[in-house]
Amino acid sequence: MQPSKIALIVIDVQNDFCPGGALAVNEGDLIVPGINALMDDADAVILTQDWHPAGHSSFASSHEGRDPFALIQMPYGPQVLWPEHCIQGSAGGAFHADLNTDRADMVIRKGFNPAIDSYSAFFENDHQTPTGLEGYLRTRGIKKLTMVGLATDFCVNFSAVDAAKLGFDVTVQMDLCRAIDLDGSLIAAVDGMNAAGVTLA
Ligand code: VGL
Ligand code: ZN
Repeated sequence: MQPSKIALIVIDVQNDFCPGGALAVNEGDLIVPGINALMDDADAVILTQDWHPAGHSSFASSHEGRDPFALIQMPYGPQVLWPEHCIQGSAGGAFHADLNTDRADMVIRKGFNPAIDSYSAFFENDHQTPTGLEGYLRTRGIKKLTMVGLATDFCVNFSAVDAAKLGFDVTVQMDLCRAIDLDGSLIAAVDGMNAAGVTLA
């Protein structure tokens, strides 16, 4: 039997989530060298890229009188409102300059639907609309996933929980992730990932 193939999924290591960016995650840049090193051990490397059109519905600026980090109800459920970030084609939406993007087999973009945010690499925030990543991984025969990146409590968390629900064997390498930590969101994310059967390493 062949050992099962492992994919490294690198979530949203983009300038806007690094210090100086529009939605900066503390120490977001510090994880880049460790992520590059992990690529050597992976059978497949997949990068995700948060990729919003201007005026995206997840931006506070798209909702009159709302401030960033407020929570609102959208037709698909609760949604945190964010500062404008990762706009398609912007410098903030580009990958961190030191990330080894050459090693990526595939880049999957998400959050391009103006009306729905997409934290997860697998489904938009309606938890129904697929991004196509599941099919990509399955057709390549990949069953094990290692996830790293930004932010632990949002896009890494949603991606890891969805992957576990889909039946993948998921490990989140916590030292190569950094969190936004909004109102206890990091603890809630850790609890949620544990409950979904994700291994936190
Ligand atoms: C993310 C908030 C908004 C993330 C993306 O990558 O965790 N967080 N968009
Ligand atoms: Zn976003």
